[in-house]
Amino acid sequence: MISSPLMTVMVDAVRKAARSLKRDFGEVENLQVSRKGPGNFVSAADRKAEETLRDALMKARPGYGLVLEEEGKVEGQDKSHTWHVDPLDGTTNFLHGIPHFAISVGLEREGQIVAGVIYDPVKDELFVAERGKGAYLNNRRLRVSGRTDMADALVAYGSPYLGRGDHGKLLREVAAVMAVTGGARRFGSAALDLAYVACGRSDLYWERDIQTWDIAAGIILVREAGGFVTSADGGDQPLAARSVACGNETLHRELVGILRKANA
Ligand code: 2AM
Ligand code: CA
Repeated sequence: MISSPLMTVMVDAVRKAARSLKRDFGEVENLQVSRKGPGNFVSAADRKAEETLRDALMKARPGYGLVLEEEGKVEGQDKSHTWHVDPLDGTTNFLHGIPHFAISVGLEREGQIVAGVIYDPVKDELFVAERGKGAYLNNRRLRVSGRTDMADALVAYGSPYLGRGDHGKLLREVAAVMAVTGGARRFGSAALDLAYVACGRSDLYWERDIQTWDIAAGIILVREAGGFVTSADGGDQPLAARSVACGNETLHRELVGILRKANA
């Protein structure tokens, strides 16, 4: 584990928000059959978790700015630090009672992500990373997978919501990837997709039309686990590009090449 005052702040905030989120997830199942479905209930759960995170982070680091999925931007006096907060990543899974979602908190300092925490409350898996200090799942040090043969690789991807992004482009990319890899998965939580690459469960992951709160924490996790993270086009600014591709050095390079060819 990483013991630093910053990590304590982040982990405490995330665990606190997770308590209500997990409780609310238990209720979702009971609401599936109602005519309106659990939509409003889930929005309320999402907002409640975000408020808990915002209050805890603002209390511990009063000057830092925040970028929150629900509330948007909160300017701070300290212009060099910004939290990127997703209180419920994998909303569609949560809404359908599928136990695969997470809270994600990343800290940006002077344009670089320096710390990240992703917590899956259902599986009680806490992923943490801090620049120069490594990446961990609970107490285990993480390393990206060592596979180098694309034919063995498990590749995760994400797709934009209905009416957003370029679905045709994604389908071309998925077809190209499926033609040469061991398996493709669409898990539904960008934060956990990154965390799973960091711990070697998935070999690769890419997604377009994504926001900073989806990927900020995961970027530092993968990098501290020895992986490579770029935009889906291979650029070195995934946060600014709003897209991501990651994996070990060899497979990552190959993936970016496959995506480029699929779009040529
Ligand atoms: P969410 O569950 O917080 O909405 C699914 O592909 C993943 O991408 C999820 O992590 C989802 O986050 C995110 N996602 C998909 N489309 C998105 C969009 N248009 N804006 C932000 N996040 C998006
Ligand atoms: Ca999200």
